Amino acid sequence: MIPTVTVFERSPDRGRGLARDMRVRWALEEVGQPYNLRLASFAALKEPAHRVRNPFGQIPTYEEGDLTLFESGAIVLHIAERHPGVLLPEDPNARARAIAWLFAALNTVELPIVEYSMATILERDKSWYAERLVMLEERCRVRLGELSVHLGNKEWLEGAFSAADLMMVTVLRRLEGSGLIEESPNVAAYVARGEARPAYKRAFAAQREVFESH
Ligand code: GTB
Repeated sequence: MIPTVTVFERSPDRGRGLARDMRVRWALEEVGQPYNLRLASFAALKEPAHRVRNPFGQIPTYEEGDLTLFESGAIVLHIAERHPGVLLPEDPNARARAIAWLFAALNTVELPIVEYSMATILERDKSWYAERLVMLEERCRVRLGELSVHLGNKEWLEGAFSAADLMMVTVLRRLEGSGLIEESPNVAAYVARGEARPAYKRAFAAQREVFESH
């Protein structure tokens, strides 16, 4: 059964692959699962028809037969679980650790990154912007430093590439252009390794194509 993913008809990231459908597309490409798209405007996301798919009126959503999911983390985990051994290790303990890192990406790392990123978009005109930015940058730096220590010389977070790396790389990419990633060369190399994967490139090209044709 071919799943359907709901994405922005015109993404505010201007085709840079920073919206959260990118992680779902990437996961589907990694497991070799073709998918259909439902393109939605901002207004359409707030319509009752879409709130049935996602009560918060957001993208991405995922439909597969009688299953409808929202939350990019839940969707990526679902895709990974449907393809044992591809995006999650088969060994139960290694699998549990990879899932812990998936949560870490979404909760411990994404949180300060989104706060920083939103401030740079929405708070630039505030009198306290410069002061707050220093604080938000520092929070990101702390997490990036800790991630850098864990990564050390490792290629991926826990053994082979997994859904945890896919999620972490998409989360870190949100800092693109800030200069913060480059402060930790092994983290920068890690992001570049993720972006070099053929499945990532296919997902990136597909989301870019939607933006360019709208
Ligand atoms: N926790 C949810 C998940 O992981 O699925 C969060 C989903 C979410 O934030 N979706 C956003 C959305 O639908 C798009 S990705 N927003 C519309 C709305 O709330 O009305 C967030 C995003 C948007 C834009 C950029 N950008 O321009 O760089 C990056 C990320």
